[in-house]
Amino acid sequence: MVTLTRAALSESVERTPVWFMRQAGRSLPEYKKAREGIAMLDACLMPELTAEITLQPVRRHGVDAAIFFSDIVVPLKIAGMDVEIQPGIGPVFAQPVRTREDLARIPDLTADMCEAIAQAVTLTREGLPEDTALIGFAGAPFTVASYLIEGGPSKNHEKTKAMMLGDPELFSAILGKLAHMSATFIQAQLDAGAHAFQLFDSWAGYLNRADYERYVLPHSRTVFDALAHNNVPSIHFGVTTGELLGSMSTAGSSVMGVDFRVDLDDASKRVQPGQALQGNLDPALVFAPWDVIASRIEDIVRAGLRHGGHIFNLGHGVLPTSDPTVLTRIVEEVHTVSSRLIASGEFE
Ligand code: 1CP
Repeated sequence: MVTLTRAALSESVERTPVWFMRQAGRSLPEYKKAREGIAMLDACLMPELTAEITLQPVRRHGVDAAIFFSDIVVPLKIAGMDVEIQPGIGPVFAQPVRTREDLARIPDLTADMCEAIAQAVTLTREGLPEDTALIGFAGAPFTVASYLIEGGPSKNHEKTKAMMLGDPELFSAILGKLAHMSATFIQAQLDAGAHAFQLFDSWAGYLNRADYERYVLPHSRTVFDALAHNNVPSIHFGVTTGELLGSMSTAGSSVMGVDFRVDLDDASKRVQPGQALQGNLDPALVFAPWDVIASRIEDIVRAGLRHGGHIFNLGHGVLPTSDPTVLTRIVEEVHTVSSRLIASGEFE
């Protein structure tokens, strides 16, 4: 088993594994060059290019995992929905989904539609160093639904919430359909060789706990249940989810992602027994003086070792203007500090 997989299953490791959400993409000059003149969603369906972009941060930073280069709207795109990713904005749907008729227009996603995805995963595995994991992913039903219902990125998710509370039956039917799509999309990545997967519920933190548990959690649970037979580690992540961590941790993942607002020692008390943690350096700290970053790294590595299973990551995605050389230095520091602390025997 690769180091990241062992940490995700709370087994013993020689160092804390580290990767960064959004490590493939805008912070790297080699990414900008590879993507020149190619639309985002086209790049996700060109297997050689997808594999190259997925591998770029592994080569540059020496991270313990590659995150598959794709997007949460790719399953809808390959199923036939009219969606594009507009530069500087994000995913935009030609026709938002707001009625039962709209819902009926969402096509089913089948394994054979995921051929370009499977090819890209196979190519990525071929180029991956020995002890490096490939993490597949999909968007969680709620986060994907928010783009579908709003029609694009949204500040307050008002149409999504209005439907959730005003027509819970329709809302549930949409999330049920998306749960099936996310599971199919991840299954294709696992079948082609991904070692683990992450379910991104980035916008779950916009909900209060009661609404999250009633309207959203059951659909996320459906995704983890559908994939449980693969026996691979799974990670569940959302932003501003401090209040939801306890609820989200019951959805069925082996690892709970923690955003940068929550102390890892507090997160440790909120998740399920035996569940590993992932996180949680503030992405803005990448811009701070090095001694500040190094001291935060040690705090986080120590809290992770106190907890048991821990994967080091940022508390959300890499900011586009981050200096990539600082990210590389963070990876080295996590490895050095964690190896020293683990070898000291202090945390056994
Ligand atoms: O032209 C470009 O370069 C577009 C920028 C971009 C990139 C590089 C988008 C548009 N998506 C991606 C890739 C991507 N998206 C990855 C793989 C790369 C990696 O992580 O290294 C992943 C895992 C995602 C997942 C994703 N897409 C999420 C969940 C993760 C998160 O950051 O919370 C979300 C919310 C999206 C939607 C999306 N896609 C793109 C943008 C700019 C957005 C956010 C829009 C918004 O603010 O609502």
